[in-house]
Amino acid sequence: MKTLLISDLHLSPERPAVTAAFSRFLKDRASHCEALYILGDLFEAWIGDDDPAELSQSVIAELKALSDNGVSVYFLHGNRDFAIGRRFARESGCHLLKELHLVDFYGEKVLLLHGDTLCTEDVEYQRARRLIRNPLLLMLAKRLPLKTRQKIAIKGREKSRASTSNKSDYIMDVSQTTVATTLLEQGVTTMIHGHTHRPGDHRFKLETRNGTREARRMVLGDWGDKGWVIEASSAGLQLEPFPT
Ligand SMILES: [Mn+2]
Repeated sequence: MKTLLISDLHLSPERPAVTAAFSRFLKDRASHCEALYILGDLFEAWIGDDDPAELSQSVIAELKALSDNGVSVYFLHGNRDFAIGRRFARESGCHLLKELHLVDFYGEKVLLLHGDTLCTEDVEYQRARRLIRNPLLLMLAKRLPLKTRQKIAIKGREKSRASTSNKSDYIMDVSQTTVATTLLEQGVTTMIHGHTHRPGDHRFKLETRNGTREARRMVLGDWGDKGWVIEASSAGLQLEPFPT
């Protein structure tokens, strides 16, 4: 048996080739697996589960077909699609996960997360994240008319582009201290995340109370000309790119 993990597809109407690659991935690959984990930023933006946009609706239908076929589909929020809610889950057949999710992959304990909470050097982003994820604010935002939410989403994307283009690589990547603290708090030595668009398989030493242990941080890549997937099986965890 196999489980697949993906993240950061950033699906949007402007990049139909990525959407097509995702459809093929679901049919040709995910359908033969036990489970699929989507670790956030599946969509470039999500303005609400009531959005009738063609892209959202077709992805919901494809995920539903997959889960109806017996594949368990799990979704963990990214910073782009954190507004995905219960209606999406119901219609797509996805199980929504909390922002830190511990899972047992064929005997190996792994922590799953989107990855933005590890980028603690980016103080400005962490502040904005706390504000935007405020439950009260989110509830109020969900009540705004669809048109208003569409406008806010466009503005937000422009702002994010302008802000990230000014930040150094160091600030935009994970903080190794936060990585270590998170692993220790969760009592595991392996984590998988996305978000940074820096795919990689990092091995390092983790100082625990009972001595030094081997740790591993696997990073999924964003989808474009290439897609990225991690395959979990009894043979272990494997990160691989594939042409889209
Ligand atoms: Mn992200």
